[in-house]
Amino acid sequence: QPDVVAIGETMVLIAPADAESLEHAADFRLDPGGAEANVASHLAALGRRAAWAGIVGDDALGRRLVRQLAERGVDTRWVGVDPEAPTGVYFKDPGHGVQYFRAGSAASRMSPALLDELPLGTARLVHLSGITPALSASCDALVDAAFARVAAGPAIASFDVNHRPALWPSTDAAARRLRELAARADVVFVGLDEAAGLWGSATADDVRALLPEPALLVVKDGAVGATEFGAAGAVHVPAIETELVEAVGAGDAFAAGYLAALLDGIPSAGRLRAGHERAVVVLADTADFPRNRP
Ligand code: KDG
Repeated sequence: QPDVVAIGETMVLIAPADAESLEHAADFRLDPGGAEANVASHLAALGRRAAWAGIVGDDALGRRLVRQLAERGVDTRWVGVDPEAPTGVYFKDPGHGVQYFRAGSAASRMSPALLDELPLGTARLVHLSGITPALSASCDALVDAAFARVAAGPAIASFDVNHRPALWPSTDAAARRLRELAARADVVFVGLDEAAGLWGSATADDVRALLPEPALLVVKDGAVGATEFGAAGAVHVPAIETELVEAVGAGDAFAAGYLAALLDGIPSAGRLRAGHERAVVVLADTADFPRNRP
């Protein structure tokens, strides 16, 4: 049985093979892309038993991404197939952000029913993100139900705020809902710039003041470092200096490194360092999860 279950949408990510613009690149790669499956992939690469649960379309792209996740060692037994809607797609344009083709995707039709078969009672950790509630009303209900199920069992709930402005009707709506959901998690990850945009927080301490509920709150400040607020107080560990090719996905790598260490009982500074170490692997690559670099 998996120790970690990550739930959310995975799309096919189309990214220039080198750090060239979408407009001019000649060579592209197609890989799974989705915050929660990225976390599961990194956890599997770190030797943990991790499952990803979501829904894909009954199409080649869906089959492709499930196969690729399985090749990474992710347990895909609980992935559903919806024949009525397509697998979502997104493009990375290095230096210019991302472009989604995911409205009405199979994953946007996820609902609390997805949880019925999931081994949430035996998992040690369930990972969710703030992307899912923005996908549709049924996806929002899924996140609510997942938090309720986890709260009733032994697993801990981990939540990456992952504010994706393109998916929300307004910043106000995102700010309200993402704070509400984060307050229900045991472990929360949020970027300082993200918290500034959502809640006007200027410092990591401000974020903690706004979000006192989670037992562990990790505020990430990009190349500066990350601060954990928890039983040990505030613990800051500087980031590792590294080459930056393309940053999307690095937060997922950080979360996985941190969570793997947390499950091993490693104290605050060690788990923050494990997060930074894993993030470095992604910062130097255009993919969300680098090939050829387990
Ligand atoms: O964290 C990386 C994700 O943002 C990326 O994989 C795409 O899941 C994704 C999203 O919804 O933005």
